[in-house]
Amino acid sequence: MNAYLSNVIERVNRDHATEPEFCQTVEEVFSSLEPVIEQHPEYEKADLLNRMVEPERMFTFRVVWTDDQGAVHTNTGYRVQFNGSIGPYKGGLRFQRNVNPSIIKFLGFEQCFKNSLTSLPIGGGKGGSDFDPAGKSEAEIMRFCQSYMQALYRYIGPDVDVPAGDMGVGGREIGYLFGEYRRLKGCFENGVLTGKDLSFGGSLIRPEATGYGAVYYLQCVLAHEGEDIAGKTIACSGFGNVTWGICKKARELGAKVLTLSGPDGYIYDPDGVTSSDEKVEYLRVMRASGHDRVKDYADKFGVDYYPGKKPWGVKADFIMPSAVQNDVDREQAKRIAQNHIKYYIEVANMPTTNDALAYLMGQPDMIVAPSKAVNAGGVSVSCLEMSQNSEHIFWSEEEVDQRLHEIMVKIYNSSVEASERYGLGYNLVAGANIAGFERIARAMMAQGIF
Ligand code: 2IT
Repeated sequence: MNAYLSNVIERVNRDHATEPEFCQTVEEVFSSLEPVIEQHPEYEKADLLNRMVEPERMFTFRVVWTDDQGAVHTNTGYRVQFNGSIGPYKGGLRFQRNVNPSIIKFLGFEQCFKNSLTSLPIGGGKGGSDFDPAGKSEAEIMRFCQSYMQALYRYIGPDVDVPAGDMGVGGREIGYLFGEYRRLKGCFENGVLTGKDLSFGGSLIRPEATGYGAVYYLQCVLAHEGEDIAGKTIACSGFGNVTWGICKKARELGAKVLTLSGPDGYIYDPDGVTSSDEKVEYLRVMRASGHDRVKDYADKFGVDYYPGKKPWGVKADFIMPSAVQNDVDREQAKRIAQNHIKYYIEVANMPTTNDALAYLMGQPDMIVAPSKAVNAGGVSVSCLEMSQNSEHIFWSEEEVDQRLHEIMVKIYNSSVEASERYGLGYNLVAGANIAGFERIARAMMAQGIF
């Protein structure tokens, strides 16, 4: 490997040994960049790679809230403003018990390349807290969000940093966060957050966007193979907002989602989660219940439930891990390959360990699509929400959906183009990394050394 590249990866692994997820994503992205670094010696001269792995800014803050019994709790809040060279920092907030600096940095680093790949003017950021929303009352969630925003509001803004949702943060939390921002600032700056309710500047299709975008991207991949999505089967993990969007679009297009999963195990529905609107909408019911388990689906619809297991041994046309990071390891990747599955479509951020990813990409008949391209429809529609807010306009469902579709096709095409231009053939993973990198690299080179 190129000496500069391997030095940077080694250095990151050494200096950030306490941040395994961050090291993992740096290695995954940078190992695609060999031909780019070889052809552009000016990048090494400007030490571009070491500058890219260092966030422009990252901070933690204290979030104190009182529960319904009057007990006081203290959590850690995080925000990383990773790279602002192509636009205001943009990325979600994750509220989950296991949130730590490594997870925030890996998500922030991925977000930079994903946002760049969309071709929209958004930089990379991410944030969250180790607050666990499970079992909390509505009032507790509200007080937590208010306290979180009291600490964060000085450091964000429509042209500065625009947070959104991620795991544990949906429309309800965004509402409380925005309410507190508005109260503190004394003005209606709704472009500061995306994923808002339609009543105060939200965009149509934003809740569906990540799932719809994933299916649109999959359709591009299938068109390349001369195949169609109708009549095909999908093994999904997760049952959150993203999986719901996939199910909704898959149902519309005549594909069948066979599995869902949660922290408790997975369910297998032979008729398809996509066989009725009631089943698809039940994903939202499960999410709203706060139980955080998928077993409720099996109880409700009388299908098989496999406690403590993941759905990766299931035979399906498409594997779409849509839950959490590192959902598929090397052993599970082997099971997927043994089932002769042709399409491995990542959806969640970094759902595959690096060695599982290398294994799957090494299978001669397998097509691997990377999450930073597949799930970029979510942040893309967030950017469309920002545009609507700044222009004080409201686009119809058809208008947003059509733009989302165009963006996904563009993401796919630019990935294929970048991969081919560097002599890597049809490599969607390397292509996405390169196309995302190129735009940030160009902006950073143009803006001087800092
Ligand atoms: O991972 C992601 O791209 C998100 N959680 C959405 C970010 C956004 O700003 O909509």
